[in-house]
Amino acid sequence: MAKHFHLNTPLLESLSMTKYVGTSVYLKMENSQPSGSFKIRGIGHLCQQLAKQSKGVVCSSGGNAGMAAAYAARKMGVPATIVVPSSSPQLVVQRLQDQGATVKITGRVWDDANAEALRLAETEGLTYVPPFDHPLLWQGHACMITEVAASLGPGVKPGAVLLSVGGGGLLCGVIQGLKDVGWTDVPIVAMETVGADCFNAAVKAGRLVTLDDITSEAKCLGAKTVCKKAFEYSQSSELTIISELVTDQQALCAVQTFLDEERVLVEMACGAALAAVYSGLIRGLQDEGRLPTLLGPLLVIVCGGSSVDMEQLTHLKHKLQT
Ligand code: PLV
Repeated sequence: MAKHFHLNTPLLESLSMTKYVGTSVYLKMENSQPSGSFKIRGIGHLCQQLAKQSKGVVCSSGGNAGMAAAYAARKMGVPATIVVPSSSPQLVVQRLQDQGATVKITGRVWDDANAEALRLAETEGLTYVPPFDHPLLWQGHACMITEVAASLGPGVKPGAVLLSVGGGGLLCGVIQGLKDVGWTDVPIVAMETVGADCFNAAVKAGRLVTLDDITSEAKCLGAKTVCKKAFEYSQSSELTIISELVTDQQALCAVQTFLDEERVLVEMACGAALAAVYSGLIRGLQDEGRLPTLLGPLLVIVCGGSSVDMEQLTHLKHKLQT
């Protein structure tokens, strides 16, 4: 079996994004991972550690963690059951089935699907694969930053990192990676959409907050509570994490601009991070002095996502009237 399931993804300079930010921008193209998103790094790692002898894995997901679990399980010859909420688009269900997974639709939001996955793990003796809250996931995601350091070469350090937050697994993994390469002084801009903003709510309240509902269309950011580790990092005096929100409309516009300018289609969960560039939010943070005027390049984690195709894009455009 392969040593690991993820690829060393390209780090591309974006001249078009540079125009919006005023400093060079590098895109870490996690959309080009085998399962369509960064999730394969952590989930591949976790499955290799925990599921080698498993009679089957079960993963709760908005879509992409499930895609990664189904991919890893297929490569390992282990059956996979993926539990998604009814809010996940049909195209995700189809793609999961194409990966050979059994798909179960339970509840309205990810938290409902997760309760069912935990129940199945217990009753059926399956290995539970969490989508964002596990040290092995963070360890697996961390290699993304090691790769960036190698691609940028000695002496070049990002001025800031821009990423999306759902349950906080990507954030924890990136912080782990920044620690590994000695970049803990690099500020992180952590983006969510309004209506899928559990990290922002926790940062504002100074404690973990469980949202009443997920009202954003960025369903893959739709965990009602962020993981404890991500919240703890937000409270740490050694790190600078700036939590910001965009609207669904801004995230969708960003998906379209990215498609036009970079010729790559990503989902809304990723659009949330890209919108920080296109909406002028990063510029604004610099003007306000909340983000230092970037000397080093802005590193954008293009987290990717499989919950999108032209039909879904048209559907969202109509629904959000952009
Ligand atoms: N999506 C998770 C959680 O959903 C999932 O089950 O797939 N970008 C993309 C494309 C994602 O799919 C996700 C997470 C994120 C960003 C955010 O990552 P996280 O959850 O580790 O903060 C409910």
